[in-house]
Amino acid sequence: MKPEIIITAKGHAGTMATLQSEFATHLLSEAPDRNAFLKQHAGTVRGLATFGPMPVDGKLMDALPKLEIISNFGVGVDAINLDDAKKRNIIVTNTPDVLNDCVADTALALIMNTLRRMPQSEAYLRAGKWAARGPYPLATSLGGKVLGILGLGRIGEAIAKRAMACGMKIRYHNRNKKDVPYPYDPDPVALAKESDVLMIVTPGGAETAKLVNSKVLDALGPQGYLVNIARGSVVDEPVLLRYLQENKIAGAGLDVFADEPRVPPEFFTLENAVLFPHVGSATVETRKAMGDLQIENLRRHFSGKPVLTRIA
Ligand code: 8YV
Repeated sequence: MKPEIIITAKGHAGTMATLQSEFATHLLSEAPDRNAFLKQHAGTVRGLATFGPMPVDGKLMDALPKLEIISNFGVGVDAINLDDAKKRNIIVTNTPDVLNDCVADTALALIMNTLRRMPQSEAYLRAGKWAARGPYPLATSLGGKVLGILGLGRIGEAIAKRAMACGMKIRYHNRNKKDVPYPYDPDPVALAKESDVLMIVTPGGAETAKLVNSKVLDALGPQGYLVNIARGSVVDEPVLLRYLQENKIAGAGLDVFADEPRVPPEFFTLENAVLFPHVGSATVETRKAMGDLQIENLRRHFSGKPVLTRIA
């Protein structure tokens, strides 16, 4: 008998195919009646394979009393209530490390595109403005600029390496000082004050909600850039929008938003922002590696072995 699991939403195609062949699966996102669906599977479902931002809270866990494991596709587990899982002795796993390089590549691309205004300059050419109006206005160099990393974990370290190769200097703020060769700042405002580019790499969730607020953006100042590859929830988004509209900061590069995939349309008209549709880890290779790890955790759990990447 294959173990029964619920898949919360459709994920990466290869991962879906393997999940469906190794487990008896039920797809929650396509259920016409969520309550009836949960009731129908309550007695038999032992695992959840989670994809995307759908909240996984105590209420959902209680609706599945046989639940033993929640295996998330992604390193960020802010959609899963870890305390609720702990109280119910449910294992939670994620997919760290396999996406570090890919997400760091995206972060570097956002720094470069935002400071050098590459997408805007390309749009200028495509609109026929080069011939009509002359050269595109000068942009800002990366070399010699200070990159402040808010949340220096494994992804942050991979970003630091790439940024240093472009001649940037690194500083950081974490809750705890780390044994790294970069200067430490005691809080986000102090870090922003010292930074030309402030890079958000913290986890999402209640602890970091709106950590980057007007005080931090004021400290970053009119010559400073914000880049976010973490979670939209970490930034006070309406305040950021206003600061960009009023040129109170120089620009922003954003891969994540507060209510994805809905992005406030006011962002679309900003000349000083570069916007990506949450593509941090979105390559064939990395998504496959994430899926393989998500599945391996389920496989190991259901064959009585310890999971590889338990977060709670
Ligand atoms: C993915 C991510 O977009 O790992 C994360 O936390 O944000 C991204 O890599 C996400 O996991 C896709 O569901």
